[in-house]
Amino acid sequence: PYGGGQEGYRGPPGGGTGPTGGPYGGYGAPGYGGQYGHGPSGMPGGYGGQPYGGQAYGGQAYGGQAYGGQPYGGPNRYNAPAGNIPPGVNPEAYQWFYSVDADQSGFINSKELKQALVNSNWSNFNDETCLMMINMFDKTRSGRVDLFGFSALWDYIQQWRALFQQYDRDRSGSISGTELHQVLTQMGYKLSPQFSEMLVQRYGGRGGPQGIQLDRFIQACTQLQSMTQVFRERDTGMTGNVRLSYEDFLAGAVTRLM
Ligand SMILES: [Ca+2]
Repeated sequence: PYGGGQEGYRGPPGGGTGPTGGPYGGYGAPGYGGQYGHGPSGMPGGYGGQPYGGQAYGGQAYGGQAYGGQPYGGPNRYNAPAGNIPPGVNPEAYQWFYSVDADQSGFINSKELKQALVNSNWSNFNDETCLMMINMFDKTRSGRVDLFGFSALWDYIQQWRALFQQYDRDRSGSISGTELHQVLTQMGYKLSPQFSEMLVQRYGGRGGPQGIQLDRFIQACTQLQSMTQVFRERDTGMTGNVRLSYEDFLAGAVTRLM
């Protein structure tokens, strides 16, 4: 089921300096944001970064509509304190932070993030995806992110959004099973078209048979990356097959999905 287990190594798309990947792929995907979060342990740098050689994505498709991962309205620049933006913080994220931080606590929680993010059909992001992303970039396991965590989270969303728009070939505003298969193949995964169809069915939700919205796209791809990492850590020979105990299997699932 892992596809390509017997077909030998195929490098990640766009080259890069990532480690050799065996049958898995997925190296070109947006990364976990360096030191942030408690994502895959021991994941070396170079997994994420600029996918596909830093090429520009679809540009201003969708007529410049700032949908999909963009907060409503515009950043309230009057909320942002005057002064220098801290090093390492995305200036755009800096402006947004003070708009998204509705209660002005200095942190953004899952609920605030949900209110700020919309899909292409103007639905808010689902709870699971918001919680997942907060947890990824929450260094202190407090259920919220500070400005630095938000900046990294912001970049993460923008990378997925660019990928989403690039592979929404028919400009339907959602990713179909066929489109998802193209994304995953480009990311280096060797998975069948049927697997992508299954993912769309599983994650479809509101999108239904038409496809998945950006929130589910991020959720599906991130969990796929995460579970692939669980497998890869155990597949030391990069054969595409592992032997693992029942409890080891559960431990891998629990640590990644909860
Ligand atoms: Ca589409």
